[in-house]
Amino acid sequence: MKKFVLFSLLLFFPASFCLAQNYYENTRNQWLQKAEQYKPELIITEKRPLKVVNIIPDDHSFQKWKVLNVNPIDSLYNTPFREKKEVIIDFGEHMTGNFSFSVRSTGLAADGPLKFKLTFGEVPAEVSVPFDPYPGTLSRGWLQDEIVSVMYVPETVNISRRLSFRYVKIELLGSSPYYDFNIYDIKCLARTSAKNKPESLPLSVDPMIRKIDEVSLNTLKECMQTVYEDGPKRDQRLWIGDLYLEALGNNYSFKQHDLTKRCLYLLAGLSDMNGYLLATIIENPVPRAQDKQFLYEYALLYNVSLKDYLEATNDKETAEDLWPVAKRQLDIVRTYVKSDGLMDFEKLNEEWWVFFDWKEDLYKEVATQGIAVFALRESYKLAQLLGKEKEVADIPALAHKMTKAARKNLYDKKAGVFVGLGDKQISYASQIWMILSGIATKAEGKKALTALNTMPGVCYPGTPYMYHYYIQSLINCGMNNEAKDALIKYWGGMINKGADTFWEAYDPNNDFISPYDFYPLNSYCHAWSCTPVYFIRKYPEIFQK
Ligand code: RAM
Repeated sequence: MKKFVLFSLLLFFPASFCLAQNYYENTRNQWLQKAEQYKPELIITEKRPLKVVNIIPDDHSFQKWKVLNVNPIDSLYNTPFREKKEVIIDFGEHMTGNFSFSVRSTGLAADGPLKFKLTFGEVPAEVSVPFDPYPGTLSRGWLQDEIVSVMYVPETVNISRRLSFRYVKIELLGSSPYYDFNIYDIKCLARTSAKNKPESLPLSVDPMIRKIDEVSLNTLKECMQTVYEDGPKRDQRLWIGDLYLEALGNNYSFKQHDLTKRCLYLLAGLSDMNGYLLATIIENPVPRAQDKQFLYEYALLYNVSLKDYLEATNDKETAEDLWPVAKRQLDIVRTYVKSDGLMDFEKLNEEWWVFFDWKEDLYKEVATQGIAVFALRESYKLAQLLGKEKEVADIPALAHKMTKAARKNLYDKKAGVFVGLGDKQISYASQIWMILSGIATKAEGKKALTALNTMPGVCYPGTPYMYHYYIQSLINCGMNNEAKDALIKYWGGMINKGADTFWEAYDPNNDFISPYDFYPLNSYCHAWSCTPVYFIRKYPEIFQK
């Protein structure tokens, strides 16, 4: 899965994009000001570790590391550390914030500095597996290991970078033979902008569903900072695809719509000069979009997020403000659709990042057509809500033409599945996007999704991101029991492996998958896997019965 790196380096920038104009010249600054105005306050909570643990190799545990409870945390505070040299502590829950600890001599004068290495982990493997030589394809700097020197004792050490973790390993690298010391007062000032308290599910609900709901809420809460982050460990930034799903979850839980509003304004204000959205915003030290990062589906999903936001809030002012952005994204489809109604997948795939999932072998032609139609339809609904249909009067006919073209060219009626022209691969992604777009009828969708279970060589989802759309497709096809079972199996599978927040990548059969060639680099609290909270609360008749 090296594509991410490749894409980041090549940075999408086809010659046709080079327009001299600044598309939203007059409004960009106002949008950015509004984004600033709706920046949420962070709620800080002091958290303390619960236990000293031991993490040992174990073939039957997640990523082959097992956590054993050893002692209550006080045992560490009372023991001289010089001989001990190393300890792993467990805060008992995932947190995002600033870490500190104190040291004091056990009696004798401290005549020399101490040096420590601290390693922070969301999962046990991160504090157990050596990081070097580093094989990963993203910056080594994301990994949460820090070396600190304490020049004078007593001292309180504050780690300046914000961290995301549950476990901390403290190793002593240097000390004086002439005195011993204690480590004590370990804490984390945890932060989130999630301040509302969603109602708990009734006790009558299946315990696994309740647990999945709780872990989803935790995941979303941790990702809700001053933007919707993708993952609070990595890469701590706003991506449109993640925002789309986080906002869905938020609408059914925390209901902090101003955060969605801020993110929508930020993306608009920092869009490219040509008016197309850039897929991701790096918030600090000042908000910047990642240059030339044009991601096809994410640009289109912005429109859907704006429509959802309007429906959730009735905030017409914002939707009207940002309507020009949504309108402009429709040009992506207009530019790449061919006269026969099919998207020019080859060309698009050369000029944009066509993502859909972290799945190297996924062939994306069918999904590309599907999401285009989905976005056209959702954008038209947005236009209707705003009374702006006339401005996009071509869209219904275009969606219709593209639907017909897909049904004619991409449906294998005999096999009952959708496949591409350029490759006959049968994938979840293809069936899913034909269903969500309404290109497949309900009956066809049901047949296709059922066929996935028995056909050989199917390309299955690599992440909870794609799995979200799978659950939605099952629901759209009326396969409610299957949707419930799939949700329990997939997200419950993570819980059975110890998840207290849901992960960026999850393959039930492979604990070591990583889009970045190094599984400790994966984000183990990731925005796009929070959506069970949306399903469980939006469809109580399916998930809460
Ligand atoms: C990953 C991010 C994010 C996703 C992009 C496409 O690196 O973590 O979740 O939206 O890829």
